[in-house]
Amino acid sequence: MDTQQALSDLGAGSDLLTQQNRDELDEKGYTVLLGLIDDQWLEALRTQFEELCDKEGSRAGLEVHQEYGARRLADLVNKGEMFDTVYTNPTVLAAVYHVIGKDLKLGSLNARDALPGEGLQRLHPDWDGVYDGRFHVCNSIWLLDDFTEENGCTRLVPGTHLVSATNSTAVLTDPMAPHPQEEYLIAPAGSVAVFNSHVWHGGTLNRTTDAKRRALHCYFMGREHEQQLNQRDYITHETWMRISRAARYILDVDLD
Ligand SMILES: O=C(O)CCC(=O)C(=O)O
Repeated sequence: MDTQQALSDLGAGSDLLTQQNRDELDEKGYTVLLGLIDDQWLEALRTQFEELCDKEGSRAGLEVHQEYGARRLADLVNKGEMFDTVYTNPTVLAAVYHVIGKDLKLGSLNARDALPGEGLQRLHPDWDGVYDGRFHVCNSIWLLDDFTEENGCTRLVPGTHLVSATNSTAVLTDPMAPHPQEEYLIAPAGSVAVFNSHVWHGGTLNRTTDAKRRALHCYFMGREHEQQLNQRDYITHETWMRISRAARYILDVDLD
């Protein structure tokens, strides 16, 4: 199995992307796929999100990262069948391949909900290295609730994946402050934003008193890099038996 074979087995052809998707990924660094999650699947993802938060309590998110002011979950690959079709979604994989353009794998599959009155993050890329003409990481945000200007949606600074010397936000005097070029990711629940995560991005403040803004982060990387969560350490027998060979390849838990 290799990346071409896995993408082909999963039906992730470049024809799934529109010219607009490709242009936006190239120029702005992100594109929004509307209506990717159907209503039944969305409900299953929301229900599982809540059940896992209740079940895991103060340990939720611990496998990767916990954050003050946000509910976080991690290792979703092993926490429900409804997540199998997240990291193997053909359209998302086609977009991720468009960005990374070489052998790829999952870095991690997590979730985040900025609580009312919280959630502001500094602008940051997911890749610290100097821009070397290639893109090594690509993230996708799966909206389980509508993202609005008020409820802590993600902000992105378009074009920052192309900053030539370094894509470090160290040039910013205050990475928490609004950026003059930032764009808010405002889209209905069920949408997925795929973004070249060399782009500067971050969560914004949930200014509501009660609105949820639950989202999954399905994060991919060049195959040579270390995963954010080592899937071989975490893969359960149940997951391994349930998923396809191509899915095992995407997780980098295949045996051949
Ligand atoms: O959930 C979001 O809006 C962005 C989250 C993010 O970039 C992070 O947690 O590093």
